[in-house]
Amino acid sequence: MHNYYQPEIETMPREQLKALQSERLVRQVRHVYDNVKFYRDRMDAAGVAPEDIHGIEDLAKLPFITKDDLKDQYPYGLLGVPLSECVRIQSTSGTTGKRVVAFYTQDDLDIWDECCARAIVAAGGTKDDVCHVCYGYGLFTGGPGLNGGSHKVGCLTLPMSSGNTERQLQFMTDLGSTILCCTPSYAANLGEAIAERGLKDKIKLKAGIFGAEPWTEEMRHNIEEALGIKAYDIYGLTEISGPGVSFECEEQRGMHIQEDHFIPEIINPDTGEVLPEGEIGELVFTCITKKAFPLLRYRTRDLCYLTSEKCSCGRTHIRMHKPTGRSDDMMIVKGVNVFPSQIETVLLNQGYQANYQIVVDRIGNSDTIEVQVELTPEMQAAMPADTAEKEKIVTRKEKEVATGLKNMLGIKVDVKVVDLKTIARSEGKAVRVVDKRKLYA
Ligand code: DLL
Repeated sequence: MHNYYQPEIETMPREQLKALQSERLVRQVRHVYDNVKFYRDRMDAAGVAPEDIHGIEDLAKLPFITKDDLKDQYPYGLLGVPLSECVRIQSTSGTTGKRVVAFYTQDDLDIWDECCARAIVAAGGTKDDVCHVCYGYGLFTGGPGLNGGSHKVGCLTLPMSSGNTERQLQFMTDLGSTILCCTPSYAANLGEAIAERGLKDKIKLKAGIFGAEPWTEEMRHNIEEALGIKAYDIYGLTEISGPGVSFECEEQRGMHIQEDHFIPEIINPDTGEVLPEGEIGELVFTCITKKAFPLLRYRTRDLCYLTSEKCSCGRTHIRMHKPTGRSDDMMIVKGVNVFPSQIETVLLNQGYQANYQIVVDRIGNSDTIEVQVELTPEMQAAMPADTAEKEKIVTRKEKEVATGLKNMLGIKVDVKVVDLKTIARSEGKAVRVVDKRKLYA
């Protein structure tokens, strides 16, 4: 069964889609050149005039924008309309440096809601659904985005926001939530809480729309089992609007990018060269419909690849593969590139759950990496009461994990298998890595 929110756009033949993108790009370039000094200066410096952009084939003539540019232009430097036309801001969590503040006109909000509505419908959502949103509400885009999409679809919307697991479970059971929207790490935590309380029979969930952080296929499988649902990935970033820039359909094989609003490119992060389809590189977006915060060729730092292979769902929009992580999430340990997602794959394949933490440090001139992972409830229950016996089993388990990690990463990793409930649970984006080396940098 195919579920579309806007079939005329979501299944538009690619030639027609390209023509639409070209028309919108030309208009957008004119808009930013006329209204944003930053773009005018950048384009003048690059020797590109709006008249040089005739369609998407000219996209690469435009200069890139980076996160540093956003910091330099904070807060109003990239505004494309007078402030009086703006009706909302959203912002990033700003863990490093200045926050990014994104502005929206009412039309921009309508576009964003529409993108999220498409995502909900692609996950099987209809007006008969009860959509339980426990992404954070407020400056974070997760709550407001899915909330807007859910309203458009006509679902009964539960604006739960994050945290307070007891209350989440109470509403979920009392009001019969059918679609769950939250980070995958919080979905896993809810799964754990449901199992502990024996509530699985009382849960009516059928689908989950999970994103805002990287998660592996192994984690998807665990969440689907624990909650008895189909788990859909959703991607987005504050700078480009928020969730719904791309989302999965029933095929669950990559996320369709909403190409009528955002043009994707994949580039070599070192040279800026545009890479052919199928190659992994840094994802770059150009917004062709947003007016208040219109980013052109914005470098996301997310690494993935694109495919325009036909999808059985009928959508024609290109798909992006799950980002393997951000280029700035990648750790270089003992000279080797390490992504948290590689570690997660090894742990989950060995039967652990996604309750783990990675601690990187430097002792003398050598990097060290330690992975702490929790016993699952079953493993914990099977542990002997005798401390020495337990120690032996734990040591064996640590060796098994260390071997798996050595095979995956090619370096020695110290492993600590710890008791259930030792590692803090997340309510939003999980913090998996503690890089103590940064303290000395
Ligand atoms: O996380 C928007 C969002 C909210 C997406 C809810 C999906 C669901 P930011 O806080 O600006 O916005 O963080 C954006 O999070 O550049 C990626 O690195 C990462 N990210 C977002 N979705 C995914 C995903 C929201 N599905 C940054 N898989 C992005 C992997 C993701 N990483």
